[in-house]
Amino acid sequence: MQIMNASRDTVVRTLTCAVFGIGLFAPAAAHAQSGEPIARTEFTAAYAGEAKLALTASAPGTEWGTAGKESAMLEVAVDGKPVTNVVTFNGAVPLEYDLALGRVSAGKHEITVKVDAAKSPSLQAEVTSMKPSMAPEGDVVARYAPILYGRNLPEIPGAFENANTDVPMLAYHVASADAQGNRVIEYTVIWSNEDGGTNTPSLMARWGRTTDIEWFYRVTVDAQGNRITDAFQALNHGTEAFNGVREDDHPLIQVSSSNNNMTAVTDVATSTGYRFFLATDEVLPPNRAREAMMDAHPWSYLVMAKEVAREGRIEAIADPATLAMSDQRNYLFAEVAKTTRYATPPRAGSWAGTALAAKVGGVWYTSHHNSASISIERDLPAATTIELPPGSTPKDIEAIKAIAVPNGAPGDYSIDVTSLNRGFLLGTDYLPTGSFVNWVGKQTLTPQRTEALLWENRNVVGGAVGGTVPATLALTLGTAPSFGAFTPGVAQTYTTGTIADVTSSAGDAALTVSDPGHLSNGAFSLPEPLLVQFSKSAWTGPVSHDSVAIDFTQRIGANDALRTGSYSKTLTFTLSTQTP
Ligand SMILES: [Ca+2]
Ligand SMILES: [Ca+2]
Ligand SMILES: [Ca+2]
Repeated sequence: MQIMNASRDTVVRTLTCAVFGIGLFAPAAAHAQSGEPIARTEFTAAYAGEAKLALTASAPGTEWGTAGKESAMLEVAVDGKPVTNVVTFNGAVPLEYDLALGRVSAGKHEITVKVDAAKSPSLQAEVTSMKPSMAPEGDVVARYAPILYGRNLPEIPGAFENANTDVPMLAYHVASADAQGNRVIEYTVIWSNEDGGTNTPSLMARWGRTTDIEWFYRVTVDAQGNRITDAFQALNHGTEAFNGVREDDHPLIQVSSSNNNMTAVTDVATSTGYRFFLATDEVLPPNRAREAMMDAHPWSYLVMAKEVAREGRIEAIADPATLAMSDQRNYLFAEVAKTTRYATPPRAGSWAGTALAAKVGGVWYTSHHNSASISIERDLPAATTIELPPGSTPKDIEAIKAIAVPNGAPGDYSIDVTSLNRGFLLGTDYLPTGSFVNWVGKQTLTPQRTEALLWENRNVVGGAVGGTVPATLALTLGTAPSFGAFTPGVAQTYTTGTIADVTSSAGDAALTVSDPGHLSNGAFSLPEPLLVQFSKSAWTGPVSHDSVAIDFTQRIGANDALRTGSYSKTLTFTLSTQTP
């Protein structure tokens, strides 16, 4: 299918195409002792600007879940100057690490990667691919992206502790406009864990994860892209004007507390001496919790789960009745959207929270383990988890309900619960198995009605019945979606959608889409990727004519160059099964 649009106005910026010539590649494995690069490539920047690198690397013999063998620490340099470290937290399995390289001049540059032996638990690493690229000319998100120095706390062993704990895994940004119409860009980083701060059961109940997600830098720029003001997240979750060192326009910020709050780097010589320059060009899908960024990078759940296991944060005997966290493969990872109203504003400390419960084997298990203070207070789409009996599978989850949880004396309240945005388990390999839960509607909780059933599992496989069903796996797509006209020079998120009709006689089915990539118009591609989301993508039993909403989202930045004409992309949708 094709998704199309037309750009109706004339081009507002001149787009210069970056041209790259990938140079020679060193052979894969190499040991660090020599200090020689294990990989090298060259690229030619067609213009001065911000360079990026998609680095596919692995570290044979390492395992994030095994103490002392967690990772290899790499160092990436541009023209001989170290730019970023990479912790290979995905172990022996190659993973694409998306990095920023900073500002480069027009012309030819060399990228080298070596094992940073002094900082590395393991000395063996392999690089299988390096794909350099340039951010669009004048791109302000890349221009101001922060550089995050690693943590070195006295109470945690090792001078380069992020090689084994609380590693910054990925980053993204959110762009908005302030009251004067200036562009505000906020950058957020996701760490694999938080050694200090919120306790683990509370994180699982209130945030649906044991990673740590914090904004770290915020900059306001004028129409020309010049910085007006900026700030970073300081210690104790404070917000302070940035007063540290910059490289070009990139502020240097250092993680300085066990709950991953930060200080400004005022002198590189006294910094921790290792750093993470993560690509920040990704954006959150609309109306989703921040954890949706983890969903888009399924390996983040694997790194998260292995780290809490290695650090001894899980109970010895898994028990869904206890608040203590068990192996994360025993949890349903859900996301709920709701709106809370009060008859009169409650006094401080009193509020009406929401919890979710899942029914397995006739028993309801709750996200907050019946502990009111770790129900969910915030009214943004919220991720949460529900601890289940070990071995629970999607077909064992019979239903999901919402529960109102008064804290203190909130008085009269009403909570409109409006959607379950996803629900999945982790497989034996720690990776999400794909969401099998979705519900949209409106159920109102009040002091008189504190529970409401949201979702019942229509995919439970029944007992054997007579008759033969020919193997069927049918996928029909609705009308081709179109975003309509993109307006150049205006930051806006465009959405469109279509419907898929799914019929399957298989024991399970999964709906997937080819890499959406970027919409293109001849030689011109949009800077922001096309996002594709399914309302449902996994079935644990046969299904007939199940309607799946397919949502397409395309973000256009104010500075994105648009070429007159139609942008389009052909996508392949696949319905597949492992138990035909
Ligand atoms: Ca940790
Ligand atoms: Ca934190
Ligand atoms: Ca437990």
